[in-house]
Amino acid sequence: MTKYSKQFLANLYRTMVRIRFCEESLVEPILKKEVQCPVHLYSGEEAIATGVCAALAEKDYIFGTHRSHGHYLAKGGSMRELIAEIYGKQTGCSRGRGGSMHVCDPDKGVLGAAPIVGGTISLAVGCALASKMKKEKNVTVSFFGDGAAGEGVLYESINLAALKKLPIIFACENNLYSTHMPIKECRPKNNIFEIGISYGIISFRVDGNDVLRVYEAAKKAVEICRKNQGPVFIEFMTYRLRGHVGANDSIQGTHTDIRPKEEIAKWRKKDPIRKFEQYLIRNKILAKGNRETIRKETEAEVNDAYVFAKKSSYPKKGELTKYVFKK
Ligand SMILES: Cc1ncc(C[n+]2csc(CCOP(=O)(O)OP(=O)(O)O)c2C)c(N)n1
Ligand SMILES: [Mg+2]
Repeated sequence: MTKYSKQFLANLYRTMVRIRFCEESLVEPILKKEVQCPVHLYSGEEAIATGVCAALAEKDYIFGTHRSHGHYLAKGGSMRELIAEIYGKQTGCSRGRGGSMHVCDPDKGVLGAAPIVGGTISLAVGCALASKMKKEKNVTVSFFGDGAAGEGVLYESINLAALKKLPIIFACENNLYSTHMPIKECRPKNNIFEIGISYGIISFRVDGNDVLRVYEAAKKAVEICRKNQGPVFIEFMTYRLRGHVGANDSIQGTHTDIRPKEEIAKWRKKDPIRKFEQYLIRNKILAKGNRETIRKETEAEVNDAYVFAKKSSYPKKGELTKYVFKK
């Protein structure tokens, strides 16, 4: 038995499958160099974006990183516009100017993503400060990686957020690596969530590959922020199933992925989608037929997104500076 409705659980499953299928669909285009911008795939980390965004309302805001397709889709961004953006097309979510690392959809609360490691954390704090000054009840989530925990801006941002009790969730996706640098080679202790504790804010660590645990943690954090008792710091433990960038460095020895094979194999067994499927089967929630339907529908959505992206045009040369901020 479970306390969640079948619909809610099916939606979590659908979101994770949408992210995974969308990410994996990019492998071939990347290898064929059809996609020209750097692409950082989120495969293996889907439970975090899915669980966190399920705890948010549409009016809430998120800020992402260089690895943000999952955040964008989970918060309601359009797959068509995502693929079009990655193809550099005018119909993309950033009008083809940004590529994979600059996804946004302000109408859905996806206020921006950027490849500067740690670069969006202070922007998210500014957003939360604005919400508080305007007395809105919106919560802002700042997604960042374990590597960003090595950037000074995180500490300045948490300090201001803690001082002003801002409604912001610092969501650290700890996939144990910063590019190819293992966390144990750049941090004396593997305890990122304790950064928050030192600023006196509620901080905890959860299994980022268990979508229901992620959801519960995020829900609790959102409640705290809505009651004006934020900020909250959550460290989600996870692992990426593909290489740092592109598609091709996921197999040890062939490219630059130097992660131990045994470590990759261990984490494959903890694949968040497989884990959740086992939960759904064990609790007799989603029959095989329903799961198949979700997968088929998602396949169709992915195919449709490519048709849309490929038939769209590139931005016009003469419009290069259109949308550039001018005073
Ligand atoms: C300020 C800055 N320094 C270095 C880089 C190069 N760089 C790109 S991604 C990355 C690793 C980021 O690691 P993490 O924050 O853990 O995110 P992950 O890639 O693991 O999701 C680095 C060092 C950068 N983009 N920006
Ligand atoms: Mg990392």
